[in-house]
Amino acid sequence: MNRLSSATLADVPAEVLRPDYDRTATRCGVVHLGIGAFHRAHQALVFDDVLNAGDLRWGIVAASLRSPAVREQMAPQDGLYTMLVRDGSVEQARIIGAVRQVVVAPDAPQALLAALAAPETHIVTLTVTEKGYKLDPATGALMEDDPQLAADLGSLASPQTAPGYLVAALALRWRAGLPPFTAISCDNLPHNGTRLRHAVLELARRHDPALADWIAAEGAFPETMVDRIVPATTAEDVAALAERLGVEDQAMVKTEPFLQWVIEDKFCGPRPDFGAGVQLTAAVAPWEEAKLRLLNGAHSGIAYLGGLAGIEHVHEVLALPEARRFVEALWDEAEATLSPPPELDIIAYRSALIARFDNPTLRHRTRQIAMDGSQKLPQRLLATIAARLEAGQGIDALSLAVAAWIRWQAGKDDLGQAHAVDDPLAAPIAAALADAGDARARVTAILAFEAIVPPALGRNPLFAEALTRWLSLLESQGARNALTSLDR
Ligand code: CS2
Repeated sequence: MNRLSSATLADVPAEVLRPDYDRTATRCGVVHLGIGAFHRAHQALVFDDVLNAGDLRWGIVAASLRSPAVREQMAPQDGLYTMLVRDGSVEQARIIGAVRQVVVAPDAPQALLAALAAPETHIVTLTVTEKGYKLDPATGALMEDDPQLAADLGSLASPQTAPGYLVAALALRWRAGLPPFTAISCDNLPHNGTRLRHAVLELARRHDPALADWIAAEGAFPETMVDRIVPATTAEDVAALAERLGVEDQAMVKTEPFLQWVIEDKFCGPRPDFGAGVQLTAAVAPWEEAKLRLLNGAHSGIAYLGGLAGIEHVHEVLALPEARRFVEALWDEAEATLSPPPELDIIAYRSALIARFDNPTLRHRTRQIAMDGSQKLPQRLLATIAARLEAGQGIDALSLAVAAWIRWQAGKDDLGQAHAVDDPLAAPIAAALADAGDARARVTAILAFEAIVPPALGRNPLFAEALTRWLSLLESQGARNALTSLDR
């Protein structure tokens, strides 16, 4: 079967939406670092809307910082791919044309630097995951022992990390007398813009303090909150879409109808008129905190408890009444720690979240969400727990979620099925747990990881007590019984 491409676009059934602009006339005002499914279903769609509205400055050069897989998916398709929005029996397909070029950074570092340094580039977006910022989660300092960052601290001739690329490109712009670009972190981290700015300035300062001063004065790193559930595409998804399109699309993404992008209105250069899909605001933090503690906090709890119970997908976990009650209990606890923006109606938000998690056609795998727990838990669950303990409040549901994550590290679910623990700290965590004789010792070992657990929280006896109680129960009776006992 032919692949989707500019040449075969006309063969796609007319009911499928497609770019309503001349792709050859677009310029690339955006460079994106970390092109995965999330970018394709989120920021790229927003820029596609802008292009459809007639502002042709905002095509995207999208870079993969590691794997060449995405080039094999997208380059033969001229950057075209389908976004499939699934909800119940409705499945709407739209072909997105915003990605004009795909660069695999390790193969062509100079091509990526040239795109970042191009005069027409005004915005750089990033989805490099929590671990891509190379900042110690506990101290916020540059992770100097990280081999890739160490390489970038030595030389930026051929950068290895996202901050490295930004600094090298900003240096080129500075020397060429060009303004900097606006760098927009789109990862699920609190104060993501501030973190990115810090990583960039620290790295720049090591190379050239004057460059760092220029970036600090002229650059912009807005905070953002991004939200859209984008499960990994499966081979069955690709096959089913090929039936419908009549051409094969290996770069397709599947997602839900919901999309939210809140951006701090702090750009240092041109930006498009984003339209209705994007909220520009002065204060992103309250949005980000509510989303991380409610949506992502519940997601991680569902992933570990559901995963331990041997359940493959989020909506199947939510089909258990005890799991629904757990999610509501976790939200009751988390909600009390929030200062939500006035426009955010938490009751409506919570019920919309349940409906999103229930979407049976997304087939969002618990194991996808379970990855990188050491990088996710601090902002999703641990900060919430710290805030509640400080206020003298209970942490029953939140600590069950954390205990389930600890249990997940053993690499086996309640049915004895093995799973890989996909996490940058998997090896040291496994080593620490291997020496621990019982649940209490395992909790003590985990609480000593200062890169994950802030020291004051790690020393809190109430937290250690709650985790030990839940971990013992999870180990002896399994996740479903633990969920049920939360109920009583
Ligand atoms: C999920 C997120 O995989 C995960 O950790 O919790 O990717 C989640 O689907 C998005 O943040 C939703 O906006």
